[in-house]
Amino acid sequence: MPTTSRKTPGQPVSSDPATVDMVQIAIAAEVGTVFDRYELQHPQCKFGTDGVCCRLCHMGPCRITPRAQLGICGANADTITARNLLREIAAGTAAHSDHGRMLVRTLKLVAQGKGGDYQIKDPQRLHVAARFFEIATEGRDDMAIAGDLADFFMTQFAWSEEPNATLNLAPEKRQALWKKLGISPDGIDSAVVELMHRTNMGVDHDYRHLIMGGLKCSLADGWVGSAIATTVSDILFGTPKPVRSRVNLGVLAGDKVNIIVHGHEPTLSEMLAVASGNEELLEYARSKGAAGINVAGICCTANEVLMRHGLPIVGNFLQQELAILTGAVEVMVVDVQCVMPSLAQVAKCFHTKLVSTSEIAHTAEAEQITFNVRKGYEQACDLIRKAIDNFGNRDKDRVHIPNESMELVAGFSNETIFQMLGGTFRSTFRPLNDAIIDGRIRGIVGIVGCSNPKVVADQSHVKLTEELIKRNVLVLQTGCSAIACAKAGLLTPEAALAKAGASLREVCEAVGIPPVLHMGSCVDNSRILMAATNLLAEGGLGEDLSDLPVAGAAPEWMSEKAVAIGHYFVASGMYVVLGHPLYVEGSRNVHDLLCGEMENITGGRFEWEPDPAIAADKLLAHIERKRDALHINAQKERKLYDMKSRRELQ
Ligand code: NFS
Ligand code: SF4
Repeated sequence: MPTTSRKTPGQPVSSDPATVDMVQIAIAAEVGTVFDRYELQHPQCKFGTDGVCCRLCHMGPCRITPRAQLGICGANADTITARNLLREIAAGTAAHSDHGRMLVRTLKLVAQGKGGDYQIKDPQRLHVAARFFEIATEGRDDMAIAGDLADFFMTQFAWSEEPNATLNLAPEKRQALWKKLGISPDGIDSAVVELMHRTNMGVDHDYRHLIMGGLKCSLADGWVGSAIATTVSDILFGTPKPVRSRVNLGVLAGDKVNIIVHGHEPTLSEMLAVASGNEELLEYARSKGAAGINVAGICCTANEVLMRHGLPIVGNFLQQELAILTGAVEVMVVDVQCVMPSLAQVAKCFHTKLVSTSEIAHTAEAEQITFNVRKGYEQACDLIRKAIDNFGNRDKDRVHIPNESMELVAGFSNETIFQMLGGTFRSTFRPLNDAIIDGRIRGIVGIVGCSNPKVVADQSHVKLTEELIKRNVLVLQTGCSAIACAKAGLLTPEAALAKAGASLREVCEAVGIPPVLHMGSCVDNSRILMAATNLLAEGGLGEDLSDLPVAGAAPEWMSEKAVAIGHYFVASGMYVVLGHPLYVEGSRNVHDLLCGEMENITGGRFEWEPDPAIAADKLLAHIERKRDALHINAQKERKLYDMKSRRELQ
């Protein structure tokens, strides 16, 4: 079993000591994990990684080789790689958007008075959203507004003659460009279906046309499905505000009942968070010898309950099996996405009960309950009772909880940033724009995405973030990337400030924001799109998103969802650096379109760069190019000279 990274021999599998520690425990216990399954998959198939394997029809499968340059139907490497890529975008868009749809259904039920214990926690966010989408609010009660907003959001899924209305969240110039390019989506579901159709055998064969279709679908993710998911989560569960908590396997409590929520949908976990404070349940836990109830999260569910309840985070994607291996988890509750099918096998080696809760996502050998909005609170209480009852089965001799846990601050929604920057008097992005214009902040990079056993886990997230803040770039984070940086201490304002460049530090201290801002889960990448839109709207930084000194990075990504995210960032005019390539390297043409020519089409493009230090150089070079084009670098030089000359005068 591996203890060191394959890519970088001699280096541990992760830069996080808790992960390294638990991998040793797994080896000793002879429990297989993602890290050794990764080894067993080697060598990984080059046809797959190059994207030139096609099994879209049953004349195949076909592979493009020097001898056979065409599939049986005649499809070449360009067509095959582009089609495969589009199917990933469709799947990623479907995942984020279906999550959004679940939330809209909950909002509708709440509006109808059938939402059980769910409520509208943030009526202000409801009103702002309703007004934006031209839903009457004057003199109406919240439930009526919520019902109309839910109905309106539901219309965004089906095909319509008009582009999706939520695209109006984007700057006008960008919307016009999408229209001109013919890539404005006109329905989430129809965009996904369209890609499945276009990539069906014998339909769309022109790689350029295919890739543009992929961008269209990705926009249905970022600006529609994910934007809806974020908005409805805020309305139902509250718009995040800065909150302190702790992260890493060390948050599991040796003396308490530990319940882990893992997956993505915040609905049931919201009730688990609430129910964990139920006095009766606490008393029941004490009666079984436990000191309390500890609900903690993994993956994006973790981010959701962290931001809204301050619940601790156990870890990110690659730590899900390791959490069970601590021997201290009574129940792990899973729903959808990024849940490893192996969890049931790991849980079997311990007393942990794995409970799968989504109607659409079952895990073989896990207990299955079907989450029901109306009974959410009771189901949460039942799960906690199940965990308490299981506490006595914990084998104390097998408990191994690593010491590592780190403090963090999360919960930076746009709404919060507006308020923090504007102070008590006026909500505004102005101080941020001014700092960018005068060069104290060079620009902004969103660092997002998964962790991946192909690289030393967490390391690239942490290094890239450190490099960028050192060079006075403000970093926005979501997903497992945020968790990686949190574990390394970069989400404590104090530590991050100490590592930030002098001028970034000065601005952050003056306006009271940390240099690394945790903005939420992966659907909350829509918050990063809105942050960019807000910067633009504040003025002085150009006319379209592609003018901004802003970029994106996903150094350790692995999910199809990340593929969709990367594409909607590029379609939104942003430069995106991925730590390893998309599965397109088997086609020079597709590579060149995505990584080169695309800049002339959307203003954004991809680049692959595994080395986080070099990635930082590239991101910074991009930011400086954008600053030059905005003529704000010239101003800054003058200003510095002025200060210097003033000092000389003194
Ligand atoms: Ni995002 Fe969140 Fe993590 Fe990757 Fe999975 S949890 S939705 S896909 S692995 S960042
Ligand atoms: Fe082969 Fe063409 Fe069928 Fe793909 S669609 S499997 S390339 S014959």
